[in-house]
Amino acid sequence: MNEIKTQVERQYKVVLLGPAGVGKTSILYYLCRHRFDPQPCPTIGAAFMTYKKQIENITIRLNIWDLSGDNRFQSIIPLYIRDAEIIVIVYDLSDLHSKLQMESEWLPYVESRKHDYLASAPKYLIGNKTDLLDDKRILEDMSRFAERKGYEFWATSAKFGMGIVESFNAMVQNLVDNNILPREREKTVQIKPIPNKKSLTRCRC
Ligand SMILES: Nc1nc2c(ncn2[C@@H]2O[C@H](COP(=O)(O)OP(=O)(O)OP(=O)(O)O)[C@@H](O)[C@H]2O)c(=O)[nH]1
Ligand SMILES: [Mg+2]
Repeated sequence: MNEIKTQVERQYKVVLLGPAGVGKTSILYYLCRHRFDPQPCPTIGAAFMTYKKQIENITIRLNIWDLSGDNRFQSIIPLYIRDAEIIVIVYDLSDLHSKLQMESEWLPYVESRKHDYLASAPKYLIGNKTDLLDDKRILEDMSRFAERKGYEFWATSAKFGMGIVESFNAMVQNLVDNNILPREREKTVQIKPIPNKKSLTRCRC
């Protein structure tokens, strides 16, 4: 007898963080549009895209917030990461300065947000621009470093579309395999339609 499986959709909030210019927007653009823009505009505040993947009867929808790495927008970051269910820190593998910023600013920042839900959120560290990296041996070191910090490491190139779909699919697979359910969001207020004139005029007492 054929088993009927009900379709389930689960939505998760993902945030992409990291220094300016490391390729956060490019990664997201490649993931959702399968294209690389060599001259994207720097993100103003935050941008948003959705990535959807079906695994058996479960549709996972990742609502991904791409936050600017520019210091001018630092004050809005807590608002976005407060209830994030997946954290992704991106840095540029070919730029030592961005690696130092990732290690000394972004990782400690996420760690410091103890009162948020973040402690239990799956965390990923993406080293982008592998195409500009000559010595690929550092990838193993980075993987070990990330593991020690409680992150899963992925190396990507938004320019050549390497590791991007794979890393986000791995995030989705992890949610399904470990049965990580979306967090209950704050209840939304239900706005009821205004009753029509007739019912307004009729006295019910
Ligand atoms: N070679 C190479 N260049 C890349 C790659 N990803 C992004 N870039 C380039 O890096 C620059 C910055 O990319 P963005 O995606 O705007 O970086 P961002 O992290 O979103 O920057 P902010 O929005 O300012 O925080 C652009 O010129 C991109 O074309 C990559 O994988 N390889
Ligand atoms: Mg950007």
